[in-house]
Amino acid sequence: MVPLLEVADPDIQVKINLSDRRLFPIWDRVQAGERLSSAEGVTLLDSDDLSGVGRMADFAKKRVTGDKVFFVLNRHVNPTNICVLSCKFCDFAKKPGDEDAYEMTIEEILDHVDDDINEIHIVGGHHPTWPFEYYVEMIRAIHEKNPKLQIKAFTASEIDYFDRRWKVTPEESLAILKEAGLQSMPGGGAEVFSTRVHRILLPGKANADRWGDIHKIAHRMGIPTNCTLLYGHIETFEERAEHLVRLRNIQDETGGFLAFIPLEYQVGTTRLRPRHTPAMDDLKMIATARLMLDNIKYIKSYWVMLGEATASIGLNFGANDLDGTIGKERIAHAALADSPAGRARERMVSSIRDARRIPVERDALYNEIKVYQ
Ligand code: V47
Repeated sequence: MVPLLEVADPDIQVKINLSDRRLFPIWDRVQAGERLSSAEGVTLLDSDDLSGVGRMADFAKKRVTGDKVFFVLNRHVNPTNICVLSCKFCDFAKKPGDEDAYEMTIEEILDHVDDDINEIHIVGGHHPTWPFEYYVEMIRAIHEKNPKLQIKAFTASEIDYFDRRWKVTPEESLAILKEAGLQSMPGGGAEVFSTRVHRILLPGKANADRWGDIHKIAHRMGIPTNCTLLYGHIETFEERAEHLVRLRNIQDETGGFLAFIPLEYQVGTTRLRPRHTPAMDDLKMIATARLMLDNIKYIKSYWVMLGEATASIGLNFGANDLDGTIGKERIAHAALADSPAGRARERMVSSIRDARRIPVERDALYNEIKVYQ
């Protein structure tokens, strides 16, 4: 078993007021550094005591990384939206021939490879005919264009698809992709591990066991990965808490997860729910993840899905990472003289300072690049 996170400052003493009596025993356990159960996770998600849950999570976070909050200058590239799957929550996937279906050439992908970013994040649809070799060529071309750029690419679901479609096992595909330049994997494709939800929303996609096995294989091969939970649709609090326990168990075995990202379901046109998750529940989700995942160092407050305001508050609810993503900045600030990366950096630093935290620019593997005191 991999040891729990090293506690940065075990002597931090905090007194907090809790209005929900159900939180008293949980707070005792958090202070003692004891592991929370799935049932306690449900209590946290269900509690009306938003500030109490947040203070506990902030305490847990401070013990791990103090007041530091991390961000990375990165760009997301989605090489195609054509996908053989039909996940009911996904607005992105299209079928061949659809008006808005697209496929990027290697040259188009290379246009996203700039010198001013540290990480490129690549995820796409499960394309019906692109051979596995195309993905390898993609990674190799990016790596050759900018060998210093860290490449985080392909979800476990895509790695599973290479096996199903092209009979390249995860061990084989990951070895080839690693040799071509892949350094880490994103956490997508996990959705919600519940068999019930899986059957309703994502039939035919890699299930919980397969997703976990692929991440364990990657970890054993020295490829760190992230993990996610897609929440705010048809899942229950119990299913969310069970999902977190499963991730924690994998981390106990391998220690290979860098970060956990709670992904708030974006209603879009899929409308599994009429409206998106209230900010109060987003914040409790972040806090619950911080308190349950005692062996995963970084919890992201993912501004792209939460919005910048909620994401910034999330940094007081146990999150210690704001991700990055300057793709949007390129559009929003196309007319401004400053570089998109410069603007993105300023914005990340401001959001973190707004939360009264210390901004730290990092690379894809969480090496510190600069601390903004
Ligand atoms: O796996 C799809 C999700 C994921 C919707 O590892 C949706 O650093 C919300 O995994 N509403 C891809 N989410 C994104 C992802 C990610 C993002 C940022 C950082 C990292 C990381 C990973 O997006 C998919 C799926 O779970 N998704 N549709 C939707 N309507």
